Amino acid sequence: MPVDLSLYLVLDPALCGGLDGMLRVAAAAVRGGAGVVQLRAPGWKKRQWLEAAQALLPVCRAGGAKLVVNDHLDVALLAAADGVHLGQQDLPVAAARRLLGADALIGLSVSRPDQLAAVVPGVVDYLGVGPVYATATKPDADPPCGVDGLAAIARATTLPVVAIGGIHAGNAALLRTAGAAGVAVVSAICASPDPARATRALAAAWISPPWTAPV
Ligand code: TZP
Ligand code: MG
Repeated sequence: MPVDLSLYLVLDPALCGGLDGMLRVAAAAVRGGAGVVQLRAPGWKKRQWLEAAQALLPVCRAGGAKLVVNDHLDVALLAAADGVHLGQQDLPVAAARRLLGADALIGLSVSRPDQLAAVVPGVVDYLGVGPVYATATKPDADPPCGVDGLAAIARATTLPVVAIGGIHAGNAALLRTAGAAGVAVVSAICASPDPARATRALAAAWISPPWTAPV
């Protein structure tokens, strides 16, 4: 069955308040309509990653969402997660496909069109493109590509593009019209006092017409 990429939660341990908070936020988000949850915890030790992935898997399963592990193929394999999301400096996507198998969900981060040349067709399931807007959540992120940059990448690939970086309910629909197949968010859900409501707002915004200035 095709994966619903339209609303993709990326967890942040600091913004959620540790593993317990991540489990609470993930449960609320999958109830609210997130189709994919990514475990992302820069700075954590591998043991913590594995324990978190194992704890998150039933939470995602219960809500019919996919669990993807950022960067770490070994954690994804050991936890029997649904897939992995890799950056340009991580292990090659072909290696991930070999280890995780044909059914795994494999994403690759792209921030510039020239990076598309190295994307192996049939190996990657979706591209994570961003940051679209400036974000404080990832201090080492590439410069923002903007809506035009996102649109250029979406036009240049047949793969579904998931936009990330500075996305909230107020700009999600614009990114859909720019060619995104979905939006990935961290702070818009993890830092919300009501993550379920924030997720529902994003899901509703995603299917709404984009705001245009009155003429
Ligand atoms: N990759 C590119 S931007 C980003 C990641 C993980 C962080 C996005 O966080 P936010 O809070 O949704 O702007
Ligand atoms: Mg990475």
